[in-house]
Amino acid sequence: MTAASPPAGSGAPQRFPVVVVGAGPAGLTVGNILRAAGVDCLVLETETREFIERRPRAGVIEEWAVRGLERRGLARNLLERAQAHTECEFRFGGERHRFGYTGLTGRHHFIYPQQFLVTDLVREYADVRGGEIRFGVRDVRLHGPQSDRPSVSYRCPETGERRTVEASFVAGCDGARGVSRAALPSGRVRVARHDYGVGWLALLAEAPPSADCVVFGVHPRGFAGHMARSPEVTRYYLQCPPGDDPANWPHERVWTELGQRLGAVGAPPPEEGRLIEKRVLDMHGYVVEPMALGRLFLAGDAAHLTAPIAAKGLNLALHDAFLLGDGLVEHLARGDDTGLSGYSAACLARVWDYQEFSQWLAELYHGTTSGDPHRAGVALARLRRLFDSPVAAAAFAELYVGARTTG
Ligand code: RFL
Repeated sequence: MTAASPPAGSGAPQRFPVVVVGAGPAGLTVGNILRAAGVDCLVLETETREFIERRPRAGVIEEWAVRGLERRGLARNLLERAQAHTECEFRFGGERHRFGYTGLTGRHHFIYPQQFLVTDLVREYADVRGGEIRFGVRDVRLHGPQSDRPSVSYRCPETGERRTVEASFVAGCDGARGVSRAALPSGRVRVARHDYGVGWLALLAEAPPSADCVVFGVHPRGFAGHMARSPEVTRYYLQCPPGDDPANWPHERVWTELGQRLGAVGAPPPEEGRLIEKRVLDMHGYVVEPMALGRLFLAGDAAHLTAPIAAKGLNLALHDAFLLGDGLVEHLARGDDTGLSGYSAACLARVWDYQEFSQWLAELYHGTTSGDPHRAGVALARLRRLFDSPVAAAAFAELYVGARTTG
Protein backbone atom coordinates (compact mmCIF):
# COMPACT_ATOMS: atom_id res chain seq x y z
CA MET A 1 0.00 0.00 0.00
CA THR A 2 2.08 2.91 -1.22
CA ALA A 3 0.92 6.43 -1.94
CA ALA A 4 1.91 8.01 -5.22
CA SER A 5 4.20 10.81 -4.23
CA PRO A 6 6.31 13.21 -6.33
CA PRO A 7 10.05 12.74 -5.77
CA ALA A 8 11.84 14.85 -3.16
CA GLY A 9 13.27 18.00 -4.71
CA SER A 10 10.65 18.22 -7.50
CA GLY A 11 9.09 21.25 -5.81
CA ALA A 12 5.68 19.71 -5.14
CA PRO A 13 5.10 18.53 -1.56
CA GLN A 14 5.56 14.80 -1.19
CA ARG A 15 2.77 12.86 0.50
CA PHE A 16 3.08 9.83 2.75
CA PRO A 17 0.43 8.00 4.77
CA VAL A 18 2.67 8.40 7.83
CA VAL A 19 5.57 10.73 8.61
CA VAL A 20 7.61 9.62 11.62
CA VAL A 21 9.62 12.37 13.32
CA GLY A 22 12.70 10.88 15.02
CA ALA A 23 14.73 7.70 14.40
CA GLY A 24 15.12 6.45 17.96
CA PRO A 25 13.80 3.10 19.17
CA ALA A 26 10.19 4.37 19.11
CA GLY A 27 10.23 5.90 15.61
CA LEU A 28 12.18 3.08 13.98
CA THR A 29 9.91 0.43 15.50
CA VAL A 30 6.81 2.25 14.22
CA GLY A 31 8.46 2.56 10.79
CA ASN A 32 9.32 -1.15 10.71
CA ILE A 33 5.77 -2.20 11.64
CA LEU A 34 4.37 0.02 8.89
CA ARG A 35 6.79 -1.28 6.27
CA ALA A 36 6.07 -4.91 7.20
CA ALA A 37 2.41 -4.18 6.37
CA GLY A 38 3.36 -2.46 3.10
CA VAL A 39 2.47 1.01 4.39
CA ASP A 40 4.64 3.77 2.96
CA CYS A 41 6.20 6.12 5.46
CA LEU A 42 8.99 8.62 5.84
CA VAL A 43 11.26 8.90 8.88
CA LEU A 44 12.91 12.28 9.52
CA GLU A 45 15.97 12.42 11.80
CA THR A 46 18.12 15.40 12.76
CA GLU A 47 21.30 13.37 13.37
CA THR A 48 23.36 11.25 10.98
CA ARG A 49 23.00 7.49 10.71
CA GLU A 50 26.54 7.02 12.09
CA PHE A 51 25.68 9.13 15.12
CA ILE A 52 22.47 7.32 16.10
CA GLU A 53 24.14 3.94 15.60
CA ARG A 54 26.80 4.88 18.16
CA ARG A 55 24.80 6.87 20.74
CA PRO A 56 24.96 4.89 24.01
CA ARG A 57 22.01 5.07 26.40
CA ALA A 58 19.89 2.20 27.72
CA GLY A 59 20.78 -1.44 28.02
CA VAL A 60 18.19 -3.21 30.15
CA ILE A 61 15.24 -4.46 28.09
CA GLU A 62 12.29 -6.26 29.61
CA GLU A 63 11.30 -9.69 28.31
CA TRP A 64 7.81 -8.68 27.11
CA ALA A 65 9.43 -5.91 25.01
CA VAL A 66 11.88 -8.34 23.45
CA ARG A 67 9.05 -10.76 22.69
CA GLY A 68 7.15 -7.86 21.09
CA LEU A 69 10.16 -7.11 18.87
CA GLU A 70 10.56 -10.81 18.11
CA ARG A 71 6.92 -11.14 17.00
CA ARG A 72 7.53 -8.29 14.57
CA GLY A 73 10.72 -9.81 13.17
CA LEU A 74 12.97 -7.25 14.89
CA ALA A 75 14.90 -9.24 17.50
CA ARG A 76 17.13 -11.65 15.57
CA ASN A 77 20.47 -10.07 16.53
CA LEU A 78 19.27 -9.20 19.99
CA LEU A 79 18.30 -12.80 20.74
CA GLU A 80 21.66 -14.03 19.42
CA ARG A 81 23.83 -11.50 21.25
CA ALA A 82 22.07 -10.23 24.38
CA GLN A 83 22.84 -11.53 27.85
CA ALA A 84 19.92 -12.73 30.00
CA HIS A 85 19.81 -11.45 33.58
CA THR A 86 17.75 -13.19 36.24
CA GLU A 87 18.96 -11.50 39.42
CA CYS A 88 20.06 -8.15 40.76
CA GLU A 89 22.01 -7.29 43.89
CA PHE A 90 21.45 -4.67 46.56
CA ARG A 91 24.42 -3.66 48.69
CA PHE A 92 23.72 -1.90 51.96
CA GLY A 93 25.05 -2.01 55.50
CA GLY A 94 28.32 -3.40 54.07
CA GLU A 95 26.60 -6.58 52.86
CA ARG A 96 25.43 -8.08 49.58
CA HIS A 97 21.78 -9.04 49.19
CA ARG A 98 21.00 -11.03 46.07
CA PHE A 99 17.48 -10.66 44.61
CA GLY A 100 16.36 -13.34 42.14
CA TYR A 101 13.45 -11.85 40.22
CA THR A 102 13.14 -14.53 37.56
CA GLY A 103 12.41 -17.13 40.22
CA LEU A 104 9.48 -14.96 41.34
CA THR A 105 8.08 -13.95 37.95
CA GLY A 106 9.34 -16.41 35.34
CA ARG A 107 10.60 -13.37 33.36
CA HIS A 108 14.10 -12.05 32.83
CA HIS A 109 15.87 -8.98 31.48
CA PHE A 110 17.90 -8.82 28.30
CA ILE A 111 21.09 -6.75 28.33
CA TYR A 112 21.60 -5.23 24.89
CA PRO A 113 23.02 -1.73 24.36
CA GLN A 114 20.47 0.67 22.88
CA GLN A 115 22.81 1.66 20.02
CA PHE A 116 22.93 -1.99 18.90
CA LEU A 117 19.13 -2.10 18.85
CA VAL A 118 18.97 1.18 16.91
CA THR A 119 21.54 -0.19 14.42
CA ASP A 120 19.41 -3.32 13.92
CA LEU A 121 16.20 -1.30 13.53
CA VAL A 122 17.68 1.18 10.99
CA ARG A 123 19.14 -1.63 8.92
CA GLU A 124 15.87 -3.55 8.90
CA TYR A 125 13.78 -0.46 8.11
CA ALA A 126 15.95 1.13 5.43
CA ASP A 127 18.00 -1.71 3.95
CA VAL A 128 15.63 -4.69 4.25
CA ARG A 129 12.07 -3.33 4.33
CA GLY A 130 12.80 -0.47 1.91
CA GLY A 131 11.64 2.34 4.21
CA GLU A 132 12.53 5.93 3.38
CA ILE A 133 14.57 7.88 5.92
CA ARG A 134 16.19 11.31 5.76
CA PHE A 135 19.07 11.96 8.10
CA GLY A 136 20.52 15.31 9.15
CA VAL A 137 17.32 17.30 8.52
CA ARG A 138 17.25 20.76 10.14
CA ASP A 139 14.62 22.98 11.72
CA VAL A 140 11.77 20.44 11.67
CA ARG A 141 8.28 21.96 12.03
CA LEU A 142 4.85 20.34 12.34
CA HIS A 143 1.89 22.08 10.69
CA GLY A 144 -1.82 21.58 11.34
CA PRO A 145 -1.54 18.41 13.42
CA GLN A 146 -5.24 18.65 14.22
CA SER A 147 -6.33 19.22 10.65
CA ASP A 148 -7.19 16.51 8.11
CA ARG A 149 -4.00 17.30 6.19
CA PRO A 150 -1.10 17.67 8.61
CA SER A 151 2.35 18.26 7.22
CA VAL A 152 5.93 18.37 8.38
CA SER A 153 8.55 20.69 6.95
CA TYR A 154 12.32 20.70 7.37
CA ARG A 155 15.44 22.24 5.93
CA CYS A 156 17.28 19.96 3.58
CA PRO A 157 20.85 19.37 4.88
CA GLU A 158 22.39 19.49 1.39
CA THR A 159 20.69 22.56 -0.09
CA GLY A 160 19.30 24.42 2.92
CA GLU A 161 15.91 24.54 1.13
CA ARG A 162 12.73 24.11 3.15
CA ARG A 163 10.78 21.04 2.08
CA THR A 164 7.26 20.10 3.06
CA VAL A 165 5.88 16.60 3.36
CA GLU A 166 2.14 16.02 3.69
CA ALA A 167 0.86 13.11 5.74
CA SER A 168 -2.32 11.42 6.85
CA PHE A 169 -0.73 10.83 10.27
CA VAL A 170 2.33 12.17 12.08
CA ALA A 171 4.12 10.01 14.66
CA GLY A 172 6.03 12.32 17.02
CA CYS A 173 8.91 10.10 18.17
CA ASP A 174 11.58 12.78 18.56
CA GLY A 175 12.50 12.21 22.19
CA ALA A 176 12.66 14.56 25.14
CA ARG A 177 14.21 17.46 23.20
CA GLY A 178 12.14 17.20 20.03
CA VAL A 179 9.55 19.52 18.57
CA SER A 180 6.48 17.25 18.37
CA ARG A 181 5.34 17.70 21.95
CA ALA A 182 5.16 21.48 21.51
CA ALA A 183 2.86 21.04 18.49
CA LEU A 184 0.08 19.87 20.81
CA PRO A 185 -1.96 22.93 21.80
CA SER A 186 -1.18 23.76 25.43
CA GLY A 187 -4.83 24.25 26.34
CA ARG A 188 -5.73 20.70 25.28
CA VAL A 189 -2.95 18.71 26.93
CA ARG A 190 -1.66 18.45 30.46
CA VAL A 191 2.02 17.95 31.21
CA ALA A 192 2.55 16.45 34.67
CA ARG A 193 6.13 16.85 35.91
CA HIS A 194 8.12 15.43 38.79
CA ASP A 195 11.54 16.58 39.95
CA TYR A 196 13.43 14.08 42.12
CA GLY A 197 15.78 16.76 43.48
CA VAL A 198 18.89 14.64 42.87
CA GLY A 199 21.46 14.29 40.12
CA TRP A 200 23.08 11.13 38.80
CA LEU A 201 26.52 11.17 37.29
CA ALA A 202 26.06 8.78 34.35
CA LEU A 203 29.31 7.08 33.40
CA LEU A 204 30.43 4.65 30.75
CA ALA A 205 33.69 2.89 31.51
CA GLU A 206 35.87 0.97 29.09
CA ALA A 207 35.97 -1.94 31.49
CA PRO A 208 34.31 -5.33 31.77
CA PRO A 209 31.43 -5.66 34.23
CA SER A 210 32.51 -6.15 37.84
CA ALA A 211 29.55 -8.33 38.77
CA ASP A 212 27.34 -10.82 36.94
CA CYS A 213 24.20 -8.71 37.45
CA VAL A 214 22.92 -5.17 38.01
CA VAL A 215 24.13 -3.87 41.39
CA PHE A 216 22.47 -1.12 43.45
CA GLY A 217 24.60 0.41 46.21
CA VAL A 218 22.50 2.18 48.88
CA HIS A 219 25.18 3.94 50.89
CA PRO A 220 25.39 6.88 53.34
CA ARG A 221 27.60 8.69 50.75
CA GLY A 222 24.85 8.35 48.11
CA PHE A 223 23.50 5.85 45.64
CA ALA A 224 25.75 4.02 43.17
CA GLY A 225 24.75 1.67 40.36
CA HIS A 226 26.57 -0.88 38.22
CA MET A 227 25.01 -2.09 34.97
CA ALA A 228 26.63 -4.41 32.47
CA ARG A 229 26.40 -3.27 28.85
CA SER A 230 28.87 -5.47 26.95
CA PRO A 231 32.03 -7.47 27.78
CA GLU A 232 34.08 -4.31 27.11
CA VAL A 233 31.88 -1.48 28.44
CA THR A 234 30.06 -1.02 31.75
CA ARG A 235 27.64 1.68 32.85
CA TYR A 236 27.96 3.16 36.34
CA TYR A 237 25.93 5.78 38.16
CA LEU A 238 26.85 7.95 41.14
CA GLN A 239 24.31 10.11 42.93
CA CYS A 240 25.49 13.75 42.94
CA PRO A 241 23.94 17.18 43.52
CA PRO A 242 21.59 18.23 40.70
CA GLY A 243 23.36 20.51 38.24
CA ASP A 244 26.80 19.27 39.34
CA ASP A 245 29.63 19.80 36.87
CA PRO A 246 31.09 16.54 35.47
CA ALA A 247 34.49 18.26 35.72
CA ASN A 248 34.13 17.88 39.51
CA TRP A 249 34.44 14.13 38.96
CA PRO A 250 37.98 13.30 37.81
CA HIS A 251 38.94 9.65 37.23
CA GLU A 252 40.36 9.13 40.75
CA ARG A 253 37.32 10.53 42.51
CA VAL A 254 34.90 8.46 40.41
CA TRP A 255 36.63 5.15 41.13
CA THR A 256 37.13 5.92 44.83
CA GLU A 257 33.43 6.74 45.25
CA LEU A 258 32.33 3.71 43.25
CA GLY A 259 34.60 1.50 45.39
CA GLN A 260 33.14 2.91 48.61
CA ARG A 261 29.46 3.02 47.62
CA LEU A 262 29.47 -0.43 45.99
CA GLY A 263 31.73 -1.92 48.67
CA ALA A 264 30.47 -4.94 50.61
CA VAL A 265 31.91 -8.02 52.27
CA GLY A 266 33.03 -10.46 49.57
CA ALA A 267 32.41 -8.02 46.69
CA PRO A 268 35.37 -7.46 44.36
CA PRO A 269 36.17 -3.77 43.80
CA PRO A 270 34.90 -2.31 40.51
CA GLU A 271 37.30 -2.93 37.66
CA GLU A 272 38.66 0.44 36.56
CA GLY A 273 38.71 1.65 32.99
CA ARG A 274 38.84 4.83 30.93
CA LEU A 275 35.67 6.89 31.36
CA ILE A 276 34.25 7.38 27.87
CA GLU A 277 31.05 9.15 28.97
CA LYS A 278 30.55 11.38 32.00
CA ARG A 279 27.41 13.47 32.24
CA VAL A 280 25.14 14.71 35.00
CA LEU A 281 21.45 13.87 34.65
CA ASP A 282 19.07 15.87 36.82
CA MET A 283 16.51 13.23 37.72
CA HIS A 284 13.06 14.24 36.58
CA GLY A 285 10.08 12.85 34.75
CA TYR A 286 7.03 14.11 32.86
CA VAL A 287 3.89 12.69 31.31
CA VAL A 288 1.87 14.32 28.51
CA GLU A 289 -1.86 13.57 28.59
CA PRO A 290 -3.39 12.74 26.21
CA MET A 291 -0.57 11.41 24.04
CA ALA A 292 -2.48 12.06 20.82
CA LEU A 293 -4.66 14.80 19.37
CA GLY A 294 -6.08 14.91 15.88
CA ARG A 295 -3.60 13.20 13.57
CA LEU A 296 -0.52 13.64 15.75
CA PHE A 297 0.46 10.70 17.95
CA LEU A 298 3.38 11.02 20.38
CA ALA A 299 5.43 7.97 21.34
CA GLY A 300 8.38 7.34 23.66
CA ASP A 301 10.30 10.10 25.40
CA ALA A 302 8.45 12.70 23.33
CA ALA A 303 5.37 11.85 25.40
CA HIS A 304 6.85 10.84 28.73
CA LEU A 305 10.22 10.88 30.39
CA THR A 306 11.02 8.31 33.04
CA ALA A 307 14.29 9.10 34.80
CA PRO A 308 16.69 6.13 34.33
CA ILE A 309 16.20 5.22 38.01
CA ALA A 310 14.28 2.05 37.14
CA ALA A 311 15.56 1.58 33.55
CA LYS A 312 12.10 1.94 32.03
CA GLY A 313 12.28 4.61 29.27
CA LEU A 314 13.30 2.42 26.35
CA ASN A 315 10.77 -0.20 27.38
CA LEU A 316 7.97 2.34 27.42
CA ALA A 317 9.10 3.68 24.04
CA LEU A 318 8.79 0.17 22.59
CA HIS A 319 5.39 -0.37 24.21
CA ASP A 320 4.06 2.84 22.64
CA ALA A 321 5.60 1.95 19.28
CA PHE A 322 3.98 -1.49 19.19
CA LEU A 323 0.55 0.00 19.92
CA LEU A 324 0.97 2.92 17.53
CA GLY A 325 2.40 0.86 14.68
CA ASP A 326 -0.30 -1.78 14.99
CA GLY A 327 -3.04 0.89 15.36
CA LEU A 328 -1.89 2.75 12.24
CA VAL A 329 -1.79 -0.48 10.21
CA GLU A 330 -5.29 -1.45 11.41
CA HIS A 331 -6.58 1.96 10.38
CA LEU A 332 -4.77 2.31 7.07
CA ALA A 333 -5.16 -1.29 5.92
CA ARG A 334 -8.55 -2.22 7.35
CA GLY A 335 -10.28 1.01 8.35
CA ASP A 336 -10.42 -0.22 11.95
CA ASP A 337 -9.99 2.67 14.43
CA THR A 338 -10.00 0.67 17.65
CA GLY A 339 -6.23 0.75 18.19
CA LEU A 340 -5.77 4.44 17.40
CA SER A 341 -8.71 5.62 19.48
CA GLY A 342 -7.54 3.63 22.52
CA TYR A 343 -3.84 4.40 21.95
CA SER A 344 -3.28 7.13 24.52
CA ALA A 345 -5.15 5.42 27.36
CA ALA A 346 -3.49 2.06 26.69
CA CYS A 347 0.00 3.61 26.74
CA LEU A 348 -0.65 5.79 29.78
CA ALA A 349 -1.68 2.84 31.96
CA ARG A 350 1.84 1.40 31.69
CA VAL A 351 3.47 4.85 31.76
CA TRP A 352 1.93 5.74 35.12
CA ASP A 353 2.69 2.30 36.53
CA TYR A 354 6.36 2.82 35.67
CA GLN A 355 6.38 6.41 36.96
CA GLU A 356 5.05 5.17 40.29
CA PHE A 357 7.67 2.41 40.45
CA SER A 358 10.45 4.88 39.63
CA GLN A 359 9.35 7.17 42.47
CA TRP A 360 9.12 4.25 44.88
CA LEU A 361 12.60 3.07 43.90
CA ALA A 362 14.05 6.60 44.00
CA GLU A 363 13.00 6.95 47.62
CA LEU A 364 14.61 3.61 48.43
CA TYR A 365 17.89 4.74 46.78
CA HIS A 366 18.01 8.32 48.01
CA GLY A 367 16.03 8.43 51.27
CA THR A 368 19.05 7.39 53.32
CA THR A 369 21.07 10.40 52.14
CA SER A 370 18.25 12.93 52.20
CA GLY A 371 19.41 14.38 55.53
CA ASP A 372 15.94 13.65 56.89
CA PRO A 373 16.12 10.87 59.50
CA HIS A 374 12.47 9.98 58.98
CA ARG A 375 12.92 9.45 55.22
CA ALA A 376 16.10 7.51 55.91
CA GLY A 377 14.31 5.17 58.33
CA VAL A 378 11.48 4.61 55.86
CA ALA A 379 13.93 3.86 53.02
CA LEU A 380 15.77 1.24 55.05
CA ALA A 381 12.50 -0.38 56.15
CA ARG A 382 11.47 -0.55 52.48
CA LEU A 383 14.80 -2.13 51.55
CA ARG A 384 14.80 -4.71 54.34
CA ARG A 385 11.21 -5.69 53.54
CA LEU A 386 12.32 -6.88 50.09
CA PHE A 387 14.38 -9.55 51.81
CA ASP A 388 12.12 -10.59 54.68
CA SER A 389 8.64 -10.41 53.12
CA PRO A 390 7.91 -12.78 50.21
CA VAL A 391 4.86 -10.68 49.31
CA ALA A 392 6.89 -7.46 49.12
CA ALA A 393 9.57 -9.28 47.11
CA ALA A 394 6.99 -10.60 44.63
CA ALA A 395 5.45 -7.13 44.17
CA PHE A 396 8.88 -5.58 43.54
CA ALA A 397 9.88 -8.33 41.10
CA GLU A 398 6.68 -7.94 39.10
CA LEU A 399 7.27 -4.20 38.62
CA TYR A 400 11.01 -4.56 38.08
CA VAL A 401 10.50 -6.87 35.08
CA GLY A 402 7.35 -5.06 33.91
CA ALA A 403 5.19 -8.15 34.24
CA ARG A 404 2.09 -6.44 35.66
CA THR A 405 0.66 -5.52 32.30
CA THR A 406 1.44 -7.11 28.97
CA GLY A 407 2.92 -5.55 25.86
P1 RFL B 1 15.15 8.88 21.51
O1 RFL B 1 15.98 7.64 21.70
O2 RFL B 1 15.61 10.11 22.20
O3 RFL B 1 15.04 9.11 19.96
C1 RFL B 1 14.51 10.32 19.44
C2 RFL B 1 15.18 10.60 18.11
O4 RFL B 1 14.63 11.80 17.56
C3 RFL B 1 15.71 12.61 17.07
N1 RFL B 1 15.23 14.01 17.09
C4 RFL B 1 14.59 14.56 16.03
N2 RFL B 1 14.32 14.07 14.83
C5 RFL B 1 13.66 14.90 13.95
N3 RFL B 1 13.28 16.15 14.29
C6 RFL B 1 13.55 16.67 15.50
N4 RFL B 1 13.17 17.91 15.81
C7 RFL B 1 14.24 15.86 16.43
N5 RFL B 1 14.67 16.04 17.72
C8 RFL B 1 15.25 14.90 18.10
C9 RFL B 1 16.86 12.32 18.00
O5 RFL B 1 18.11 12.61 17.40
C10 RFL B 1 16.67 10.81 18.24
O6 RFL B 1 17.35 10.04 17.28
O7 RFL B 1 13.64 8.63 21.96
P2 RFL B 1 12.73 7.31 21.95
O8 RFL B 1 12.77 6.65 20.62
O9 RFL B 1 11.46 7.73 22.55
O10 RFL B 1 13.49 6.29 22.95
C11 RFL B 1 13.56 6.59 24.34
C12 RFL B 1 14.87 6.01 24.92
O11 RFL B 1 15.97 6.47 24.16
C13 RFL B 1 15.04 6.39 26.40
O12 RFL B 1 13.82 6.32 27.08
C14 RFL B 1 16.05 5.50 27.12
O13 RFL B 1 17.36 5.66 26.60
C15 RFL B 1 16.03 5.76 28.64
N6 RFL B 1 17.06 4.98 29.34
C16 RFL B 1 16.83 3.65 29.67
N7 RFL B 1 15.67 3.04 29.35
C17 RFL B 1 15.47 1.71 29.62
O14 RFL B 1 14.37 1.20 29.35
N8 RFL B 1 16.46 0.93 30.17
C18 RFL B 1 17.69 1.47 30.50
O15 RFL B 1 18.56 0.72 30.95
C19 RFL B 1 17.90 2.89 30.29
N9 RFL B 1 19.08 3.47 30.59
C20 RFL B 1 18.29 5.58 29.66
C21 RFL B 1 19.30 4.80 30.29
C22 RFL B 1 18.54 6.93 29.37
C23 RFL B 1 19.75 7.51 29.70
N10 RFL B 1 19.97 8.88 29.39
C24 RFL B 1 20.96 9.31 28.49
C25 RFL B 1 18.93 9.80 29.74
C26 RFL B 1 20.51 5.36 30.62
C27 RFL B 1 20.75 6.74 30.35
C28 RFL B 1 22.09 7.32 30.76
